[in-house]
Amino acid sequence: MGPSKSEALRGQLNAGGLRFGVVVSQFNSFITDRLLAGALDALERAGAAKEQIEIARVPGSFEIPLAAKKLAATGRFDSIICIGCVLRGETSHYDYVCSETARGIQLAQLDTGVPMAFCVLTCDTLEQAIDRAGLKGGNKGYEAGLAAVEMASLVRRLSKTNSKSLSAPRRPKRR
Ligand code: INI
Repeated sequence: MGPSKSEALRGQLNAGGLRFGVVVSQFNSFITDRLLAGALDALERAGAAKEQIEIARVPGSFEIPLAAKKLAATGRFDSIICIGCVLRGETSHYDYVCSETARGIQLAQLDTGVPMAFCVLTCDTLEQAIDRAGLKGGNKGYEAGLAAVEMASLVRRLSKTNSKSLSAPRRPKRR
């Protein structure tokens, strides 16, 4: 049997004392502005003040990973929210932008150790994007904001926990 829920290490949805970076793509800003509003709403509801949040704007989703990595490298942030919207066009451009953006964000968080919430919509139609930016599908920016708070809190806890208590249980001694 695995550990019970109460034993598991979890992040808290409390933004007290945490700092957040937000990278927002200006491409499809009709959508990304709404995702940004959702993310800021989540941070605020978790207790973050304006002074705890810095926003950087990039031209398109493809530029998000580098900006996110640069922000993380400043050491000022506990978590970074990456916001973009890629809409399928007639060519394979969409596939390159989607895959490189996702890969770049994942690499950036693994390289820096700063958690990065992935809020890049990858949609076939504008309607699908609108649904996920505050309509039927909720607001993915809000979800990303909560994930950013939870991961910032979890990573802090994991960094404080010494390696001994996280290592595999020791074998009982031979008698
Ligand atoms: N960037 C997006 O964020 N969304 C898109 O839908 C998109 N399309 O379709 O082209 C897009 N392209 C721009 C790209 O992200 C870069 O900004 C550009 O290639 C310059 O490097």
